[in-house]
Amino acid sequence: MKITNAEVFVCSPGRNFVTLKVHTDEGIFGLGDATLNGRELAVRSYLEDHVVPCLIGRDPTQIEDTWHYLYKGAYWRGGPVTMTAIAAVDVALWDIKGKALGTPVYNLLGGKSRTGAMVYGHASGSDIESTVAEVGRYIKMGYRAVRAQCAVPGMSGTYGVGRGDLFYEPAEKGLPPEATWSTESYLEHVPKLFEALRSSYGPDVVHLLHDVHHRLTPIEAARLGKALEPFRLFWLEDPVPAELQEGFRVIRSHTTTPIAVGEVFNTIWDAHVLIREQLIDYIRMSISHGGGISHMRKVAALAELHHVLTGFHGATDLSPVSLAAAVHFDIAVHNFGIQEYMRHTAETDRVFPHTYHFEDGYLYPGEEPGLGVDFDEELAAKFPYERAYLPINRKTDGTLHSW
Ligand code: CS2
Ligand code: MG
Repeated sequence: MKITNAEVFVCSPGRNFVTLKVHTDEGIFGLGDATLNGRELAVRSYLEDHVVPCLIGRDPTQIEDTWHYLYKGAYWRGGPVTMTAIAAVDVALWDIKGKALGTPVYNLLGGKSRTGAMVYGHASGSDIESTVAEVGRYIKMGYRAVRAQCAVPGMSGTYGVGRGDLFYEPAEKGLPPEATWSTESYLEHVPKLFEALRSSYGPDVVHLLHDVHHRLTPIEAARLGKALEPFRLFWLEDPVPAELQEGFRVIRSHTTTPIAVGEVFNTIWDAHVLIREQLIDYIRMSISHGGGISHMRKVAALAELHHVLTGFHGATDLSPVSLAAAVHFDIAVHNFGIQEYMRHTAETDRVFPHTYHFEDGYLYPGEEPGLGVDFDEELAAKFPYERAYLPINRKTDGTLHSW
């Protein structure tokens, strides 16, 4: 088999997505997600201008070799644009292999270790009362795990707090909006939210999660982790910016609240100290930003040796192609922990028809050969790209803070 062409599509059915379609001389095609929130066009150019010409004529079944060809062959290694582009090619090749062999991708990864992948949904509200009620809605829908985010009094536009019904979109159309941040108010408020949640729903009913979005220092994160211990979180996510992996030692030595990190990581080198020193409990890297299925298998294998479980990023800016790849991986890999699941809009689901489905708190991949996801090019063309960015975040004195 030979790769004959590869096309890149940018569309915006509810939000922006970049999709790679790799064609072969046997008529089989594969899909990959190349979406990088707020930097979509950079990945399109990377693929169209520098990767696609090198793919034509290659054997699509040689996935591992192609991965190294793109990673090592470029000389310039890593970074979100490069690794998202490599991931899109890699995932498309796994899709092609599954279709060529007539088997779902999870089967190529060792087969099922479980029947369904437990997911967590996103509940948020403008105050504690409405957030508690929203968590209740997710419990009624069958979710076994819910992330809870609540607006903090005195802070404008708390990131992670959704505006729509059961739908949360992190990016905003146009240029980046600005929000304010006060660590003092946040640290005061969050334990009250989880106290209210546990007193409403009891200690066992549901797993509770919370995302800090990299906004604390290690000692502040340690304090928050300790304050949350009585409420038994499933995890506390992205407590601090993670470029300094050793920074997590401070958090780890103070609290037993489980820690998750990694949605902005691109390679195993961003996480190896965290994993080897057992400074985290869940690795949040995603297939689409972490170099694809081939590279994430290595991350998961290293994690397995060190008692770290997977907990893949699954926000709405990862397309259904990414989610499908994640669910196949989740079903197969032994040290799976949990899968993030933010529902896509109805337009997105129409552009990307798929076989994965949600039932009773779990996602199931379906039994179609390959990933079980398609791309409706004609419909996608009706939703052109719209500029959109993640918000900028400033402390109350105006200092630019982590997003
Ligand atoms: C969030 C995301 O899902 C999460 O955990 O942190 O909203 C994230 O900020 C976006 O996916 C960034 O593109
Ligand atoms: Mg997050």
